[in-house]
Amino acid sequence: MSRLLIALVLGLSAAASGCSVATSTDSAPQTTAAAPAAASPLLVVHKSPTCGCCSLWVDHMKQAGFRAEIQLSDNVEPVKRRVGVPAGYGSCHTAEVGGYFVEGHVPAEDVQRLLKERPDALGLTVPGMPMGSPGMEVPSGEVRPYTVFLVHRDGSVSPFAEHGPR
Ligand SMILES: [Cu+2]
Repeated sequence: MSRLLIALVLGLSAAASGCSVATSTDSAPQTTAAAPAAASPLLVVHKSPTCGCCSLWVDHMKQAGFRAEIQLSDNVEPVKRRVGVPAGYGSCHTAEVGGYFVEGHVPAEDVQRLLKERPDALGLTVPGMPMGSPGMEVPSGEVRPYTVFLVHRDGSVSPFAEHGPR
């Protein structure tokens, strides 16, 4: 009888382990959903464990007031397909916020404008990894001109914002 009890206790204590998802330490408790602090948008970021520029972009977004939850994966391609990143418009990481996707090194100001204007669209993307975009800064401070694209529901794209020297 006592052996059965021990097995039961061991089984219960083992149930709390095995989480591979890293989350930020500043997440607010669920019970404070109505508090002003919880109004900052939650960004769910899919990235590989080894992507450094992805982490720098997350830092950029946090500094702009976003909360971030990181989903680590060695293969983020299925996420890009699920949210609708068009072929040839992909980058390193894929984030989800407010029902939209944010692909690559999109500046926080553009994500804030997206969430304010709420266009009928799938998301924003900065294809590739342009030098000087948030998370891709270089010591010289050089910024190569780049375009943030709005991705429409049919998969077509249109320019949303331009950055860098003209
Ligand atoms: Cu990158």
